[in-house]
Amino acid sequence: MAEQENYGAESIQVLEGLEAVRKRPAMYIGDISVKGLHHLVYEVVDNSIDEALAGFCNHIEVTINEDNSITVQDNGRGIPVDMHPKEHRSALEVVMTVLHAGGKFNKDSYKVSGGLHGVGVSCVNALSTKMHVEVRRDGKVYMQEYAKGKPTCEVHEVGTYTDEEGTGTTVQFWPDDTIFTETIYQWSRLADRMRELAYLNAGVRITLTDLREKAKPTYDEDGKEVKPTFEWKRETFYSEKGLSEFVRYIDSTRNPLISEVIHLNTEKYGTPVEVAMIYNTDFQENVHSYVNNINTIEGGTHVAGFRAALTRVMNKYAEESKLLEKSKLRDKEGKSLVNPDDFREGLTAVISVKVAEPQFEGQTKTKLGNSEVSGMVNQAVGEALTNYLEEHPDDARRIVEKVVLAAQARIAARNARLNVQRKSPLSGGGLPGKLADCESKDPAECELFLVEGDSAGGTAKTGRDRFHQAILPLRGKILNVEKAMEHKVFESEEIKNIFTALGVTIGTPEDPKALNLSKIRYHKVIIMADADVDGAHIATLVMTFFFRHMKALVEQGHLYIAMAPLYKCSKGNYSEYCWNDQQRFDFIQKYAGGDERQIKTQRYKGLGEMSDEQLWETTMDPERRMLKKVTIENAAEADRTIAMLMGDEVAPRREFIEQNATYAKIDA
Ligand code: 0RA
Repeated sequence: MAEQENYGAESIQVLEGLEAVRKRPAMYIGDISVKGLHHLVYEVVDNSIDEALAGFCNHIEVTINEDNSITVQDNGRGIPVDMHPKEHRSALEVVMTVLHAGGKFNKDSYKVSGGLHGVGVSCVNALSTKMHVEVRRDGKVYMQEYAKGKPTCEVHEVGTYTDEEGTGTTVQFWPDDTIFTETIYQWSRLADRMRELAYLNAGVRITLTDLREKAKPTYDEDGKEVKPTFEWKRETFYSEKGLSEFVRYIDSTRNPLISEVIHLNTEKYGTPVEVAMIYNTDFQENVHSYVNNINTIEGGTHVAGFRAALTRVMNKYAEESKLLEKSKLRDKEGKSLVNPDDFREGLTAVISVKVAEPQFEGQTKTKLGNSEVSGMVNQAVGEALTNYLEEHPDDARRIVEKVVLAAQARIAARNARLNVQRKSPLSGGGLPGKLADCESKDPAECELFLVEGDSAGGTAKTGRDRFHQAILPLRGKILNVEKAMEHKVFESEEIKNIFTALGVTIGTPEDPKALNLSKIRYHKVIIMADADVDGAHIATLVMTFFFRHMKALVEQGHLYIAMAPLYKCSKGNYSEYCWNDQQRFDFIQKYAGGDERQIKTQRYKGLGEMSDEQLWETTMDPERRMLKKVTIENAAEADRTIAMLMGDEVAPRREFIEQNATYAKIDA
């Protein structure tokens, strides 16, 4: 009797748990838009990754089905189906319906992977109209189904499986469209994450298939059609060597400075530590860090340990090289003028640790707090780096030479940066002459338009809402910061103007290089460029600047792109603006019976062709305009894409633009 009462109480708790998830989904999965929708997949895949990390699974199949449901299948041991000792129900049912129950049956095993929110598959279940799970285990196939997280049947046998099929778990779910504002899965988002997971977990094969799309044929060197090997769009992600291949992938359009990737994969006091690093001939530092497969964008103790080891080992090499004397990089007391930042220019690295009980801190809970991890990474990296430099003296010399150049450039840059600071509005230096500021002083309601060209800038100044909207015209193409040394960046007139207009400064009491956004003057920074190839180039240059030098501004959601219309379609006196060919096509269908000749289409070649009124009503008026928010979904992928778009190699850039760009197709 007592037991029955217990069972009842537990069941009620379970239902309350699922209700809570449905009431406040954002609290559990971040948000209910595109991001949260994709998060559901990661949450389910994470369980299979855990099974792989435990050594029982090496293949995960992710399928986007025609009805936008998702299937995740693995070849692990299969989720246990026997009675759960405490819950008096099948362990499978507990995993699928109890919050935070996933993988915690016995305390010997610990769950290392886990989505950012680590909420488990039961959350996904609660947010799905339907979920279907099949377990292949002990020769039998077991099944259970759920609706909005509640079982609609008992766990029961539905058959047997062949040796070839083998053991494993298959989960299919249908995201609830009364919860999510967006229910269409995006191939590229899922592909980017699956690729990342494959690199982070060497040896695990992850296949992504999109049953909504047929595979496209490719062409061989003679232009002959090569039939795809699979009827549907499908890609397999697999990495044999893990992070060393990840680093190569990120840097694939950059030029390496050293011959090999420095790669270590070890365990320190039971904590797996893997690091790969390489130097390239560019000037950016690109360190991507992960804890339990989660991208720790705010860094933390693992990154601190990495940096400490890099500085310690490289300093020793620089000291021994005699290059500091030659390059006048010592002060009067003989102390080296090289500082830790100089060792990080042109460095691409990925750090991945798997921590049993991670403590996440920071604004976005993506900063590792466990203090013990710092020493583990420091030690592991110190050993590996020392060994590499001893075995590769030529590479060691090349790195030190680059460090010397970086130190010299930094000293020049410091002066340039001080100039920017001095002119900042805070120090009374005044705002840039070209800025047409807005009247409001409340940053939350202020917008800054960065406008391509003085002519469009003029139109925008007349057309704007001058209380809320400020205009800063940019002269043509701003500096490609991807290819410039830092002091060049801070010497650039346009870039100085952006800093001063925004009220953003560099340097806080704790960190002389940290970005200080506390006095930001506008919460929306809107890039407004022509809707053509040149405009896209300019927008990309500006985004590159923000990504590399004001990343926090992007991460905090302040950066936007204004979408200017491509066409104005009219029939008689009636007209509508169109932002793409579909809208134009729809207009022709609706108002001209599909006959293109009955219409007039005005094609906008640039912002400058619009009157101030037109620019206001199409592109600037908050009530009618279309803005795109710039976000960073996957930092490693963004890093690679920017390097490719801004780099020296033409072919990958052309391919990317051909696949992704949409411009006006007609010359009306
Ligand atoms: C055996 C034991 C445990 C979990 C699994 C297999 C398992 C779980 C999942 C989730 C997705 N695929 C899976 N494949 C296997 C429990 C481990 C423990 O006791 O913590």
